[in-house]
Amino acid sequence: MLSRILLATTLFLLPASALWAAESATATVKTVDAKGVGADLGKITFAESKWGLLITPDLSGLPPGAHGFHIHAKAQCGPAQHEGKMEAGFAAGGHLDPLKSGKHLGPYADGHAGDLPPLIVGADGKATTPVLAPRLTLKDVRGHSVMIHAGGDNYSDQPKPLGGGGARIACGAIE
Ligand SMILES: [Cu+2]
Ligand SMILES: [Zn+2]
Repeated sequence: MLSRILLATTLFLLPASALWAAESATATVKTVDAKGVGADLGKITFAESKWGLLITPDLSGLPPGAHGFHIHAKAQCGPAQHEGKMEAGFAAGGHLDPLKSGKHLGPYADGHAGDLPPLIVGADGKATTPVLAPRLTLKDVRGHSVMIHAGGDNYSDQPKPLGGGGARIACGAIE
């Protein structure tokens, strides 16, 4: 009885942050452009569920609509050379693709592991709707980055590569 009380007390006294840290990852998302990393737009939280990795944004200041949303290979968000000029977010590398599929097929097929469902931004510029990535775990995404593109995502490399979302507009390293 006494040990049970002690156990309950110990669990109660554990800081919530310690429990949270073990079970989730976060990314602080900032705007990106060809000059560098800009304003803080909020956070994205990653947590495992029995259906896959649940990705919960708490962002504001984004253009309304659906945006291409991916895990990129490197935990860096700065500009880098792409096709001969400095471009926003290119330090993040390409879509996370540990199995080297070489294909952008969206979250429910066998292409890039980093292909996520689109991020939905409301008319108020806020994104709070979670998305589910059934093929990913926390271990898969830690140490990489999450990227938001200007346009949507058609889960194909046609007619444009990588879902057609175009420019990288916001990014966060996943810790
Ligand atoms: Cu991307
Ligand atoms: Zn992809």
